[in-house]
Amino acid sequence: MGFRVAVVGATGNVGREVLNILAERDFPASEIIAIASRKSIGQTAMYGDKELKVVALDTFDPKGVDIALFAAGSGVAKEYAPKFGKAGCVVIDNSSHYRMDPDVPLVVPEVNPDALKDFAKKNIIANPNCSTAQMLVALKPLHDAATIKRVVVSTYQSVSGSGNAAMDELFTQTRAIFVNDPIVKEVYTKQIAFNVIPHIDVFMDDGYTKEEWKMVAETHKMLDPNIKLTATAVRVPVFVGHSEAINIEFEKPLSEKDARKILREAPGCLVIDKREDGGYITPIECVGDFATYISRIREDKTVDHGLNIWVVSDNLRKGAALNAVQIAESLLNQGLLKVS
Ligand code: 11C
Repeated sequence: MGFRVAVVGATGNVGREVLNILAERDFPASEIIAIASRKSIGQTAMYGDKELKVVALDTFDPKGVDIALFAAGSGVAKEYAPKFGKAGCVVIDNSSHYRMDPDVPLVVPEVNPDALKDFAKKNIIANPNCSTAQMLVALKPLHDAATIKRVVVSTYQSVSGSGNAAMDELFTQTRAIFVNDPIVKEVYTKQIAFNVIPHIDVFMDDGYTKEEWKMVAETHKMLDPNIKLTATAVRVPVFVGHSEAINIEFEKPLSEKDARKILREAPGCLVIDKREDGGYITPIECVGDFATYISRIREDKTVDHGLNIWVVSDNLRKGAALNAVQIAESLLNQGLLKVS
């Protein structure tokens, strides 16, 4: 007994992590189907030590599939998620396409698992943007304790957030600098090797980028619409792992000591904060992990009730694949999905 599970976009960065995590967490699946676009046919995808043949999305019949984890971008989600949903399959979509749809729950299981009860309106559940997911895992327990008024966040986002081609671009540019080859820019507008770029996703009319807007809008949908949040999203030459420097202002007092205790006990959080050389986490140390790491917890003495924290997580895991699998697990744990 188990669920028939489809992974759409199985050959991409996130799709591969979804398969890894389903296997690592022993998700109760009777069958796993690896699905991708026609150009990936002939490829295989690993699920634990099993090699799965990739099948084509455009001819796949979703009838009888219980859960589909989509990791294939907005265009694919727009066209295929409703078809899967109408066939009775619950879609957990990693793209931004459905996140703001009022009939689609947007969920981080540590933050708003109760929102999942409304999934049946469209049979679609949205996974948030990676930089929002890890931020909210850290903010939720602090908000419950002292009510967050305002957040100022700066991100340091790895190139894997832009996909395989961006990882190749960082590698190729880094090599080119050492061997004196010309720098080729295809994914990013500026050189990413040995540089930082204050631009993620498209520019909006007010001068913010869509990545920055997502952090605001998704926080309002999942945590609290009253939180004032402003973001600066920056791409850095790191392969995997997003980091965030977060300044938080609260309504009520919250001591540094209490904040540390709350974060230590909060689901999904792991505090590494030794206040000594190397006593904090960096992205390279979080790769392949499930946790959202928190370091550099300290009082912001410029406001009445303020805190600064440093938050790091594997963006392909908590920011994408892990959160999607946790949503599926939460559906089962809440009894919202039963084997058909
Ligand atoms: C990045 N956060 O690091 C983006 C990737 O809305 O799901 C994920 C984009 C999204 O570039």
